[in-house]
Amino acid sequence: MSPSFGRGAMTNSWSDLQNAEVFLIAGSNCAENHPIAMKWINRAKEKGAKMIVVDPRFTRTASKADLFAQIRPGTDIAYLGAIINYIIENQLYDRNYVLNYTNALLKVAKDYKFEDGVFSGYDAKSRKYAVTSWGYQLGSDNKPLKADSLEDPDSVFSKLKTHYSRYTFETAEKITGIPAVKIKQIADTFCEGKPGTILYALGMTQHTTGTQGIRAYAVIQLLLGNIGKAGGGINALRGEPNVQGSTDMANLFNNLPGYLPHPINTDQSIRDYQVRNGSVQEKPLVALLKAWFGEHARKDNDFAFSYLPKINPSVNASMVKLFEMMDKGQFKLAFNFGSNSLVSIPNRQLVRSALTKLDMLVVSDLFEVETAQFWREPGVKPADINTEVIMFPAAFVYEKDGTLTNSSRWIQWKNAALKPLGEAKPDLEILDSLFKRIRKLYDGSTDAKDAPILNARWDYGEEASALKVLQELNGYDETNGKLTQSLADYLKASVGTVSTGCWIYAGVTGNGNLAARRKNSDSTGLGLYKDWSFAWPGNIRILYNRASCDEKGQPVDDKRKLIWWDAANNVWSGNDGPDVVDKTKGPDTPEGKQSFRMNPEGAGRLFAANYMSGLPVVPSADGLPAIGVRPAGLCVDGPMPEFYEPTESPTDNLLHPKVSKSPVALILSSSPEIQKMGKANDFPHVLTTYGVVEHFCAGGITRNIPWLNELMPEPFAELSKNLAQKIGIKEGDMVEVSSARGKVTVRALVTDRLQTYKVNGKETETIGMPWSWGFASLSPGPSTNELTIAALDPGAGTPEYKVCLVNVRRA
Ligand SMILES: Nc1nc2c(c(=O)[nH]1)N[C@H]1C(S)=C(S)[C@@H](COP(=O)(O)OP(=O)(O)OC[C@H]3O[C@@H](n4cnc5c(=O)[nH]c(N)nc54)[C@H](O)[C@@H]3O)O[C@H]1N2
Ligand SMILES: Nc1nc2c(c(=O)[nH]1)N[C@H]1C(S)=C(S)[C@@H](COP(=O)(O)OP(=O)(O)OC[C@H]3O[C@@H](n4cnc5c(=O)[nH]c(N)nc54)[C@H](O)[C@@H]3O)O[C@H]1N2
Ligand SMILES: [Mo]
Repeated sequence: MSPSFGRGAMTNSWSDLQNAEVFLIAGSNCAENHPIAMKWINRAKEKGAKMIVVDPRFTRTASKADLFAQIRPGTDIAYLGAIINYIIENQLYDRNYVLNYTNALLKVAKDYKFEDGVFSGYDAKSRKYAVTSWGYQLGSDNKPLKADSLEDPDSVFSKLKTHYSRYTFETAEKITGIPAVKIKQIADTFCEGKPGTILYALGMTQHTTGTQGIRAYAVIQLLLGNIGKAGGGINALRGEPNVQGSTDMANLFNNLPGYLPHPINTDQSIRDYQVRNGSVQEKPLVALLKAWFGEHARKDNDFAFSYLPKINPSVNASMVKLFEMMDKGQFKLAFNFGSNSLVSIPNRQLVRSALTKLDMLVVSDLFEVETAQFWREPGVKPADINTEVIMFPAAFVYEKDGTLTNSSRWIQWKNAALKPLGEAKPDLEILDSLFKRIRKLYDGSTDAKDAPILNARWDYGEEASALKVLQELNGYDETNGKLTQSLADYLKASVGTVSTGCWIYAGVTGNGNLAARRKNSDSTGLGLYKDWSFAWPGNIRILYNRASCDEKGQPVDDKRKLIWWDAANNVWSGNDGPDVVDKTKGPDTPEGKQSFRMNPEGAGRLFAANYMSGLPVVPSADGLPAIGVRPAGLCVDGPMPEFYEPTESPTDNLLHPKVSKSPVALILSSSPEIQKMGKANDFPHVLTTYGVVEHFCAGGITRNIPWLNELMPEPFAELSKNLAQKIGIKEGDMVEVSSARGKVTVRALVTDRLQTYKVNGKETETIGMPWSWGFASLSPGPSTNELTIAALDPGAGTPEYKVCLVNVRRA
């Protein structure tokens, strides 16, 4: 599977984009990378919607914008912070929404602090935060205390106000290079159009502050009351064709399927697991164990909890870190399925070195991509490489049954249309036969550590059936072996009586294969398409849609009615599936008020507080640690977004020069000879890397398609006219672009799309390079990741591909 850099999904959907009045597209070039998005954006524009684009380059998406701002890569939080400040100072927020649907009134713990660029709880030695002080003041019932007014100095709202008061338009201009008047224009345009939506992708996530950038979006959208509404939300335009499905299935090192937290090495039992993760996680965890181990997961053996691997929480094992571990010789064998790591991972020196340390590398791909032939890279001597490489030719998407889950969380089934070529096989078949053969090798073993393999429920048929896999994800009533009919049935079932391989998929094949539905009529006119495939969870198309209603449960927007409280029948009903705790609990009940039921506060979080709901007031008599109900999702780098400079940056942080970069960013440093750091004196320009419409990611497929190679034959470096003139370069000349880690020679593209800008008064340049090339294929070319830096977002593990320092000269 492809690496999945971070998680997320659309709160809304592709087809919902037509309902927006204003778009902030910042960190996405959807015209090239998500062309279908543009269809729905254009529909909204035809109805008069405004479009704002913020990007370091004037892209094809920007060419359709009403308002375009060129930004220095990695500085978004500075202008977003200024917008938050402006919204608060000028009372442009949706007061009702903020009071009823966010945690604005809750009182923040007295020991919470933010000083000189650092939040309370920082430990400089481990470069980590203890999050204990980021909590609430709790009452005697263990619930957060609520302030009487937003002005209470302890309220979340006041903390937010104080925190962002430092972010003026003028300061943001000095940091980002966007003129202050333009930032104000962005703020006014976005605040005036309701509903407004925000679209993002890699331009926001591929930074050491990626998670916090998206948190800044959440703060703005909650203040403006734009979440839970048709035409609103925060929409992650995700990448790889099934990347949404892959993260749903736990292609993230610290999750189990359905975004369950992974058990850690101190969890001896499901009880321990619940102490950390709340009682809400008991059912999905047990249901998962039932799906994986069937009758071997019983109450009397703690549902086979001991079979699950446990992770060490102090080790970050995200994609890039795996290569660092590989380089240190921690693995003998690596499976590289559906990913061309030697081209796609930052700082290729690291990957190149790591692969040589393996005894065996197994690659499954359609083509013999660079990773599969790393031992043949020009300059590498095959005789020096001891790694044995095995290649599994894989069948392509059209050659197999199965589902793809899109960014709208729609699980879409398709049938195979063609037979696989040659010896190629679907990945499911490869993994199924691999597992069956491995299990045979353990036949008869009585060793406890082999029990999970011997006792796994593995029943996808003689020839593994993708439908059976989907049915396992949907889940069964384990008392009678029937498929669970709906999410509601799963939620109603008692612990241990129901299985599901991924609880958020419950209902997908309950009543027939709903993922295969293709009804494209939509009586609502809102683009909900309820009978097209199946959206998780429970076929809800727009998440948090309770927030589209007022306190009485009636839609606030007459033109975009999603759900409502039907008082005559005592039930939540509507055009969309109601995202409520219980459909029969009305707006007057505590459950019926909750607009964000997956948060322990039941409300949207302006301040990402450390909080577990439902902690008992009296300690348990048996002296065991107490179990609460639901813990809050936390950001490891702070409860509110703060601007930090990228790891390699041309300047110091204007807000706090002593803490310039994120104090908790994960910068790979165990191999200083492989990962060198550059300074602005030697490498004065900012490099940003991006995709092009003609190629796909690491190019394994597209560089083998002649007509695409004809359209986009080689990599290049985009330079402003000003910079080109300074270094004496004309369009089409060859240039050497170098960073502290490596250099490549490519053609120069001298363009108006990049302009020189000022950072704190100093002229600064961005250089742009696509990254889809490598030494193999029909159209080889230098890999841009020769230059990039392996510095990661501490929460998501996403690399800072979008910023590093480089120099450029005539080749
Ligand atoms: N044709 C095609 N389609 C694709 C892909 C492909 O390679 N080719 N890749 C797929 C994948 S896996 C993904 S993840 C998505 C990626 O989709 P996108 O995120 O749209 O892809 P990028 O081109 O990497 O980056 C988006 C934009 O972010 C801008 N940017 C860079 N730094 C910053 C910054 O600091 N702030 C802001 N505001 N903007 C910044 C870049 O200039 C670029 O225009 O596309 C998917 N779709
Ligand atoms: N500098 C820089 N680097 C980046 C990025 C960037 O913006 N800048 N973007 C990053 C992002 S967002 C991503 S997602 C990664 C992507 O990085 P990779 O996942 O390494 O790149 P892909 O080219 O998508 O690799 C997918 C491979 O899967 C193969 N494949 C396709 N279908 C199948 C199948 O059904 N089965 C199997 N077994 N193989 C199949 C394809 O031939 C291809 O070689 O790159 C990252 N790298
Ligand atoms: Mo991606």
